[in-house]
Amino acid sequence: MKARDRLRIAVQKSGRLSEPAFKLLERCGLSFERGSDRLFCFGDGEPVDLLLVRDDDIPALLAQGVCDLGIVGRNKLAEYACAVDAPPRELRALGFGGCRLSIAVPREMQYRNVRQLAGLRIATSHPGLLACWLRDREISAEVVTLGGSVEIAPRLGTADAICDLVQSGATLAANRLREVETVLESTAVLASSPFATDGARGELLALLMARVDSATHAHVARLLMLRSARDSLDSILSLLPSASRTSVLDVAGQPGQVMLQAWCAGELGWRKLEEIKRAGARELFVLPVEKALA
Ligand code: PRT
Ligand code: ZN
Repeated sequence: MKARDRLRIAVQKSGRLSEPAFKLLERCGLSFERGSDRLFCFGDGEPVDLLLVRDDDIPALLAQGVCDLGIVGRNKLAEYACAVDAPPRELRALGFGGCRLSIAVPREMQYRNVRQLAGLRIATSHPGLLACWLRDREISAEVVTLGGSVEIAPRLGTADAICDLVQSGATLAANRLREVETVLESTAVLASSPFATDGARGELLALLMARVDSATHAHVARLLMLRSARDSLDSILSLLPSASRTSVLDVAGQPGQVMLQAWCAGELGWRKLEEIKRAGARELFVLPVEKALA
């Protein structure tokens, strides 16, 4: 197999998204040998390799087609998209690395509405997103681009407000800042190169996407199995979480009886089970779903 028949995924080398990204890839059945330079990891089983890089470099690696897939914060992806014509595509939100890009002002400022940002200097490491957000609201403010330590800019006198990532809010509080506007809700995402991935890599990509969907959703899903009289089936089905996928099976030698198997993404607590039992179900089992292919 030629080297570029293999799929290449860009992952943050070290940082907030590294460990959850590796765990996700492991749940997708991928394992890697770490290369001696520790930047390139050769895939052991499947023809899928990893490139370990700074998160800031991932969008460009995708846009240039150097990597097919990347695990990166939506904030980095969206920031990059502000500057290019053919940005990478967000394929899936992955459910970790959640944070928001927010505007924060000094605590003592009497903030009432977005108009008050006009004329201020706002420090950020996401200048494209901030400029776009301000433009949409027709607010003229000065965007001050900083590489890091954005939160201390107001104290240093280099900015009047900031636009930075917030998770718990502890950093803002420690710097006597107050969150006033949300520019972007972010999460780690699986992104792809804007180029079509076809041939062997395309097939591999489709298989991997199904595994990613299973790995990101299977742990919240449950398989419910039960037996009931055929007559009770409608009332039992009406009690299942919406969007459950159900199959009804005949019970050999018992024409009035059926087995129901339901793949449920919602809550299946004791009360719900008791309700389903009162509707006529017997022999109820709730099983965790480890892997699923729809
Ligand atoms: O070395 P490399 O360039 O790869 O890493 P990095 O230092 O640029 O990135 P890293 O690992 O800090 O963050 C990677 C991604 O994690 C970000 O792009 C976001 O998508 C996501 N993420 C989630 C966060 C946070 N939560 C977060 N809290 N990124 C940064 N922060 C910082 C924020 O900048 C602020 O300084 O944490 C502070 C705020 O946190 P709270 O909890 O005090 O509000
Ligand atoms: Zn970075």
